[in-house]
Amino acid sequence: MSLSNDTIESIAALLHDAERDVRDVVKVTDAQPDLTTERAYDVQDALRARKLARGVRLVGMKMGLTSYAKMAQMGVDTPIYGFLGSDNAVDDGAAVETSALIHPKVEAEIAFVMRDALQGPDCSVEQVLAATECLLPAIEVIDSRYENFRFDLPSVIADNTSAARYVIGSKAASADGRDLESIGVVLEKNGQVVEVGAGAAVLGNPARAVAMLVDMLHARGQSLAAGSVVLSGAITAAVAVEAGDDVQVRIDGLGSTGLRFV
Ligand code: 0L1
Ligand code: MG
Repeated sequence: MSLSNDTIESIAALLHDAERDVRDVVKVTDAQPDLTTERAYDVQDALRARKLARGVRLVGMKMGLTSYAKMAQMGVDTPIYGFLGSDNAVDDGAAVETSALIHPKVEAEIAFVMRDALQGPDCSVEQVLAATECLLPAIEVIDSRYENFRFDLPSVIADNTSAARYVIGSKAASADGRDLESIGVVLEKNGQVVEVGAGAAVLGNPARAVAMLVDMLHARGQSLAAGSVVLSGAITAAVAVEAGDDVQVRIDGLGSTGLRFV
């Protein structure tokens, strides 16, 4: 049975307040087993509307579960998307208040900054690259609002795909002629290399994740706005962090970016 709009709003309120109050909750499908993937995106839209209503600006979008390894681990065959608000953005090298997060983890990603808007269906890698203003190294901080990161697909979509914070580098690099499949990525914590990877970990090419985002938005009557920052998905496994940690990401030809957890 399809959930009512009141129920969708009440799930959005629960997740909004859990994030605000830095409090974990059980996955929403425990109470609402009929929540479908489609209605979970309705919850995410309602969550976004709540944030915009309190003055948060929409900055961009993110893709999640983009590696075949993570999809297999979750038992799903499709990535998911979420939104990035101005409250998620952190300046390059700045401090993240750890007490404002529940159980943060970091992921190394490539950020696309879109010069042009993109509209599905059938968005191609070539269209994504042609519409890209620049590429930047990025760190996504994910922080599921669910106890012990325990969720299923509808629950994590409703929870805005665990989006919490992100930082992007400050030196823009062109996408022209860049080999995004074999581009090398290093994630360091406290000066030690903790994860390495290559762009191909993200659906074979991170630009493919952006194309998929455009098509997924199209399926819901939406499009990717010009000026959007897009986090294309984790190239490395997510690494748990705590106060006192310093995290850096270095990406071949794109430079580096970092965060400090205080
Ligand atoms: O950005 C991501 O790939 C995370 C998606 C949500 C799954 C998780 O929290 O691990
Ligand atoms: Mg991510």
